[in-house]
Amino acid sequence: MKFFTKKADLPAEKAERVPPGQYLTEKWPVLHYGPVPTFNPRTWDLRVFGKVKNELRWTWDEFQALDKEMNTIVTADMHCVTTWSRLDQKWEGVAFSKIVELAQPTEDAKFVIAHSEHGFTANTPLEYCLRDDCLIALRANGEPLTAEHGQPARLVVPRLYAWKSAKWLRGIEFSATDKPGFWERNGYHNTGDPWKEERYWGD
Ligand SMILES: Nc1nc2c(c(=O)[nH]1)N[C@H]1C(S)=C(S)[C@@H](COP(=O)(O)O)O[C@H]1N2
Ligand SMILES: [Mo]
Repeated sequence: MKFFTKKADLPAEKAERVPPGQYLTEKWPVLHYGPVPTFNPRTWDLRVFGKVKNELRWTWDEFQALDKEMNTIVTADMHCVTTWSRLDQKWEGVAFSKIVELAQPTEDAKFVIAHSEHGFTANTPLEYCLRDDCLIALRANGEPLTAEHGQPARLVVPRLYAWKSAKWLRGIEFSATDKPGFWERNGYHNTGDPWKEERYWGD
């Protein structure tokens, strides 16, 4: 079986879901900068802070309880700026709207800054995180996230290139000002909409 299929070789109903300049892949590549962090359930926490009425912090046990309560399921396509796309990725976890409901961002919150292990950050305009396909995922395709795909939790923002979907998530910051993250400071587009081919700064 071929790993990559060109848009031109796909049936129409699949081709129309593949953004310009992307290929379809059946396998799930691993892509990130730096080493894979080790998950320690005793010290892991997830914090929500910045322009919010309620700052939040969950331990691993607490976040698992929230996950059980919510059990948000999203099926979404995944587009990496290096030109691979995967269709119908199944994510499960906590809807981003639940974070918003609990934290209550203030009027001036306009950006979401994801904070991950080893100081990695990714900035996203709040509007993309308010869509109902955005979540903090703990499982992918029925299985807990593997170490290399973001164990135990990652942000998933399906409507933007996958570099916004920060693996090994430890914090969500609501911000009034934009704060370009790791990939954005290293040449990738600040917003990253695959349907507009916003790949690099200047696109
Ligand atoms: N913490 C962290 N998350 C990250 C990255 C990274 O370097 N560090 N890379 C991003 C990029 S460029 C992509 S394409 C996706 C890939 O996710 P995957 O490895 O699960 O396919 O993760 C994103 N999340
Ligand atoms: Mo990427």
